[in-house]
Amino acid sequence: MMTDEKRKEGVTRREFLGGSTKLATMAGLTGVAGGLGAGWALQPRTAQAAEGSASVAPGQLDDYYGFYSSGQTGEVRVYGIPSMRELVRIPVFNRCSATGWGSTNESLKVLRDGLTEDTKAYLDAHGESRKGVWLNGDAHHPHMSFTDGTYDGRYVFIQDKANRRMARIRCDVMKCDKITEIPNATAMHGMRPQKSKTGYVFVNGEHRIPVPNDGRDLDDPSKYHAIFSAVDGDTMEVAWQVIVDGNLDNNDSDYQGKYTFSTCYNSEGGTTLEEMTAQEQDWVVVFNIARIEEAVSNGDAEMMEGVPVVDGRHGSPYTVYIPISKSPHGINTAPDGKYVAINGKLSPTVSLMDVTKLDAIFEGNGEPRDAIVAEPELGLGPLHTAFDGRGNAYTTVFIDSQIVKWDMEKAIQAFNGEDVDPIAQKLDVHYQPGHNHTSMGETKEADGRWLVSLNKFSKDRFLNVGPLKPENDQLIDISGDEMKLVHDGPTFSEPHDIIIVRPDIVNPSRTWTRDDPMFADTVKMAEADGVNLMGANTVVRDGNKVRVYMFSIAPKFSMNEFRVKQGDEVTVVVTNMDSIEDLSHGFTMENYGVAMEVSPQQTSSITFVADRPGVYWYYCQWFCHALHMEMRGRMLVEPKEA
Ligand code: RUQ
Ligand code: CUA
Repeated sequence: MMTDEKRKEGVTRREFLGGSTKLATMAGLTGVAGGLGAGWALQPRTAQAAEGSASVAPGQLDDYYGFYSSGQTGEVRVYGIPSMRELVRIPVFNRCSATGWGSTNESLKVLRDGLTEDTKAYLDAHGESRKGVWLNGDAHHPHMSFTDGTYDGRYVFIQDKANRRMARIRCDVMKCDKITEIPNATAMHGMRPQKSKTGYVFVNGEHRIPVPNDGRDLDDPSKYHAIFSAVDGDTMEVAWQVIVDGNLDNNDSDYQGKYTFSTCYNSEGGTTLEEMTAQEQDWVVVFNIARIEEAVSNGDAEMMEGVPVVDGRHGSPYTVYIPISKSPHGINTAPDGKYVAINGKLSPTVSLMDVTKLDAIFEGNGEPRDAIVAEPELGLGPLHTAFDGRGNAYTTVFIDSQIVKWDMEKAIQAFNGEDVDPIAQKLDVHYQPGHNHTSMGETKEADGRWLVSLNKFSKDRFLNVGPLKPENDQLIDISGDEMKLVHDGPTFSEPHDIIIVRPDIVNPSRTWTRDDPMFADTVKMAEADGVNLMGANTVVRDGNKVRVYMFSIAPKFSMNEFRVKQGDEVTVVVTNMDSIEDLSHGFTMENYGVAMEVSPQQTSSITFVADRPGVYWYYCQWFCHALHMEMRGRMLVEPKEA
């Protein structure tokens, strides 16, 4: 939790606006920061209020961060749990009008650097407006980095199914700092970090394609492959890949650092829906990390696109295929470090795998199915399972629109022939749940307080907003013996998955620091121009390239105007010298499609061609001050001589 001291450093926007206008106008540019620093504190929720109550009163803070993916929107969203209030959005694979993600030089570097040369060439050849980057993504699975079996607050990782990428978000500033394109594979879907120590982040290439996908074997699906990738979470480089049988769907890892596992469907190797669902059995593929690492270091892997790739299809020493009926989907490791729930999707069952049985199976003692120790029948369409740390599992059943709470030990007893019913309760949710997630539930610190069910349909639960409806993310109190539905939360397309993390783990910075790597290149560029960004008020001309350096202190830019020639390539660099928390500025150049966020102590830059003559106002688009509307200046573009 935040300390009171830390809270006191903050200043509310209200106090700032109320108290500072006069100061700012009287004292000029430097008066603002000095004139503030009021005592202000938000009250944490009392333990009593928190117990089983979803209401978070005005001025109270939430008990958890929820990191939501956003599906085809391509971003990550941060919510407060249990209030379900949206706190911030972190653009990742999408373009963001507010922050300039996808337009600023700093974000373009993140979006572009980790792409393959092939993709860069494709993007460069297809459309100026894209600036050489993808504009869309499909982000399903946000997961935080781990240390010793619990979240460590360093990074949140997220995959992109649409353009085969993996991204990393720095939790200190809540910005994406790395994106890596995964070569050889396609359709990055399931993604999980190693729980012992991240370490690797494992990501499933779902769709099968020819490898390499260069026009060969176009219509010979027997030669298509799905590929599993291990990405190094620290360098964001692909460490190794494994060719598998079937389509990789979801994955999870053990707590011991030995195994990671993926559900697979389409054991048939088909290309149509009918072909892909013909057989009664598919499988989970278990990857033996040490054996794969050994093969890679022995040079037993084939290098493809610069990545060592091993063949992990049936019969290889690297994998074990455990038959699971039919088209299993979600796979979730329990906080006990022993059991893994494999959700049946087209089968009404969840298969419980015991990870302690895997060593023997890899050594050839016993059959793959020996690892399955329970298989309760829960309802139609089990998709994902969450845990409370008290031995209970909570499974979403899509077709029945329910959450099923069941007892893992009882399920094992029933599997062994005892006459016990593992099902404790079935709760209706509204409607068609996909993922669900419990507070800290994917760590060894699962605390069994809250469950969020991410429902794909909302139908009649909200005011009709036309043909495209929101999803409905429902909050369920699981602290007692019975699950209780306590809140409906509409969300826009389409959070697939969330993690719920205690705030003492996350603890982000309040402002940027000047040595942040995010804008280090821009600082270097300024230094080469002999410009100190703190206090910059300079235009540097270099042929037809013009670099405009200014700073902002509420409510002013340091530069009231600058002049360029039609056709110049203009780079505007703005440094926000305000150091007060929450005092973000922006820079928008009207009628040029240029906009960016500049938060306290941040430097942002953006480049465009000034090919329209005339007067163009730039203004601050982030409400910063009573004189925010006046925070602007002019770009004068001299027409080319005829
Ligand atoms: S998958 S609804 Cu994209 Cu996470 Cu299961
Ligand atoms: Cu600065 Cu609005």
